[in-house]
Amino acid sequence: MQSLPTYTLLGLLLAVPSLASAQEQKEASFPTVVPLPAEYDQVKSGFVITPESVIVASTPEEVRVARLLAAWLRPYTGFELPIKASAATGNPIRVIIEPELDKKLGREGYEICHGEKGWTIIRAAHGAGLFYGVQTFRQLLPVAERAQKNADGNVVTEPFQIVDQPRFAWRGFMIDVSRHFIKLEDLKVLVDDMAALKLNILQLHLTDDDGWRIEIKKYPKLTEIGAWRGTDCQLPNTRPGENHARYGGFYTQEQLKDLVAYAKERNIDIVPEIDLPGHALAIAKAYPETLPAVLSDAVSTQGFKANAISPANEKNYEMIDDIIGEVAEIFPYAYIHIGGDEVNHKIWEACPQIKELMVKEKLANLHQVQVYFTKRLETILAKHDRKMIGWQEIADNNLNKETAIMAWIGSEPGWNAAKRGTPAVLGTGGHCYFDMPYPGAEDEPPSHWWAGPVGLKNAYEFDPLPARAGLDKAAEKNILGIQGALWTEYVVGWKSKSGWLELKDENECAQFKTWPRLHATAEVCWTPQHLREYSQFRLRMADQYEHMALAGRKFYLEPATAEQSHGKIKILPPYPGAEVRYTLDGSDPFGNSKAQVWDGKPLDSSVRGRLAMRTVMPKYNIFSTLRRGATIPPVGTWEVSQWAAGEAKTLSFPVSDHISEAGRWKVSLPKTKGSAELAADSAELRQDGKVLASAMANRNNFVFDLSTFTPDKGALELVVTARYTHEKRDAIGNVLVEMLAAPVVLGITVETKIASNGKDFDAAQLLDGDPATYFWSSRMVEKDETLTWVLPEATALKSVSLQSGQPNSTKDQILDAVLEVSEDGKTFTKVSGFAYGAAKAELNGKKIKAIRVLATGKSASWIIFQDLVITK
Ligand code: TNX
Repeated sequence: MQSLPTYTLLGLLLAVPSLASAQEQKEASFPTVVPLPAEYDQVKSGFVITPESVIVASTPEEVRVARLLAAWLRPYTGFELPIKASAATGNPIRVIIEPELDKKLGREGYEICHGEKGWTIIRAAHGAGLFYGVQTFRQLLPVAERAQKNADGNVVTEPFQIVDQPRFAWRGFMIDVSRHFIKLEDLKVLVDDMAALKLNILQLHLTDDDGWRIEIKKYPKLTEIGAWRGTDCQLPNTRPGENHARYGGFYTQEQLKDLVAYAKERNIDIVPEIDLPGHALAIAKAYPETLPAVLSDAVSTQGFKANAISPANEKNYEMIDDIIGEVAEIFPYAYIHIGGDEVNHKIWEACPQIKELMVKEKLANLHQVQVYFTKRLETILAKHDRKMIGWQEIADNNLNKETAIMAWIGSEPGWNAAKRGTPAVLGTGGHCYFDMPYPGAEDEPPSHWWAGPVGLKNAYEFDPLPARAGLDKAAEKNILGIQGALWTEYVVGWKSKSGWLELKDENECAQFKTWPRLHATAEVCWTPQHLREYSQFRLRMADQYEHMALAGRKFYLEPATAEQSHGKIKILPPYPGAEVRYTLDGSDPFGNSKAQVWDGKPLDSSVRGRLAMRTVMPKYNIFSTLRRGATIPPVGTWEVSQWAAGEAKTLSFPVSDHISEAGRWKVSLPKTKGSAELAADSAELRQDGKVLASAMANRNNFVFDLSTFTPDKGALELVVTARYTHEKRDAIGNVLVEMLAAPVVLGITVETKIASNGKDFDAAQLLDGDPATYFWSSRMVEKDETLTWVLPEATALKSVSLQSGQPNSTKDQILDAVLEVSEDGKTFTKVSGFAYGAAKAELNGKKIKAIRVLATGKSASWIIFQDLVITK
């Protein structure tokens, strides 16, 4: 028997003993495979591959998978393994399909186990499962295998036997190739990377306002005109700040068929999306006759006029029939995605034919007009033998039971559909939208914001079937699966100011935003919920980072975090063995001679405000994003089981260890479990029993101004008065303190005539530096109304951005408005429009006296404004 090399994860743990607790070492008895297999057993020895090993396969399907295995092993091991129908000696690897395993393993399950006399057995009931068995086998190999052969020159895997199959049938990823074009060869690399994580659906968002990307032979102008935007084109530059003469591209039908075949070999089906009837500017430019005969002036969520085709034009249905016919020829998968999202129905409002249609078909409102349109598309798809899937907006009781919907703003539309018996896929924005920023953005690629930052943890800790969803077993079956998404409005080549990251083109930017969030989503898709634990996932990710670095992928490396407690700060690297570089003067550790490598020793808590860290993979010169400061563990918890109805209680917590310096401090009381939030009234900070500061609650948040506070003048105590009003006494929660960032400019005031929805939502909430509080109007905002931030004096600013709308949702955003700046406080110039409720502009050091939002139309809802973000 060959000697065992130390297997990868233990190797890492042992290399940095100060970082690896005994607990972590014990828990290392899992394979470093992503997604984590459903069942695994640690065994005495790993699988051994020698230069003489033979891959044994007989049926064509076995041989096909065997070839993939041989090709993958070649660069890693340097071994050229032959594929034969049998083998007598050596350490053969048998890849075998045994149809009778279907009951046990299903279509995509597999087993990996030891056979007699050094045989490795990878088996499944079907080709798909066999392919996944081989994928897992690859991951059981040590990373950078070449460097890790044992004394005999053999390669030995981690010692696990595995029986595995997926949790969900639909394990998807969507990439938007309309807003920015991704080359076909880059899509193939994406397919390879997805297959390694056992994802099996790639949705291509092929059409949108910004470009039509699929050749349609009967309607050549769709690509001749619709695939190109810019000053030399009929389709204008669509993204803010663009000045292309001609930008775009499309895939020919031959190319797409080639991609379909390539993906199929890797157990991935491609779902084409033709987004209708909205998001259709590219169609409208190519074939203007598809638009309503009379157009209103309304704009879409992204600020486009005239981008929804007419549901009252019979010719449009003929055209769609032809298009779907060609699409179905290319994409054999059962589903075709017809979009259906974000149609601004107002675009249809003024059209007499649409009004006629409403009378004729007895359609009560414009939503029903869209339902009518969707039903017509259902018939067209059925004619081409395809099932329909569309965004949550198409949901309606009148659709066929087979039509599936895809939830995106939250999970609820998916859960509700599932309860009605409609199949649903969850692509919940706050967990699955990789066009959102990673947390703590600083000198990072531009991104959307509306669903808030989506960190690796948010992506991982997505529980698609929580108890609160209220799904019974039958309804759960209707949740087909989960899908990550990358919308590409902001997916462009980008270079950081400091040089820590360079993304050469759209594809590199797409990779950076996708990885490793899609690793997390893949595990949500595959691994049973009870086996999923973020801390363990992070340990397994160490190998994945190394794989990605070796393969030359761009990806986001998690920064370290730091935690302050008992007067000390501990740095927590994202995975064992990760190198963390830091400075204590707030300067960026990237390319900084003052940066130190953390040696595992605690730092003094006085450095908290100046601590700046980056994780580094020195071998590859890869850096994480920058993380500043240290978090503070909860100062305490609350629970209400003993509270009488409506009773007010006073809770007190020692906080000397937590509040350690002068500044603005925030206290919050988030619930972690149960029916309702605590209703906080007021709070005080006492030093040696004397009141130092007091605050009234704003929806359970308190802000204390401790600008003149001296920490060591006596013990600090936080005293909170709160009530609990819900009947169910089941809630528990944390008491958190955190330091708020100092305002960039002091003394800003806000002026507006827009009535706020009470004190908790007044203009002062725009100035408190607290992202949890905001301004909320108590009525629609009228055309020409303004909300103005006035600076005490004209100040040179680098940039300004403003997000409107409810946090993590697209509700209550302002769309028909502009952001303006003024140098003298009187004359204003436009610097940005709003997309998804957000406005952003570079000011390049211009001296600014005032910044305002000017409504250019009446809003459709009450409006929320979050804090204005300015940089100097
Ligand atoms: C919403 S998700 C959209 C897309 C945007 C995306 C940005 C969906 C069905 N529609 O058009 O690109 O948000 O996050």
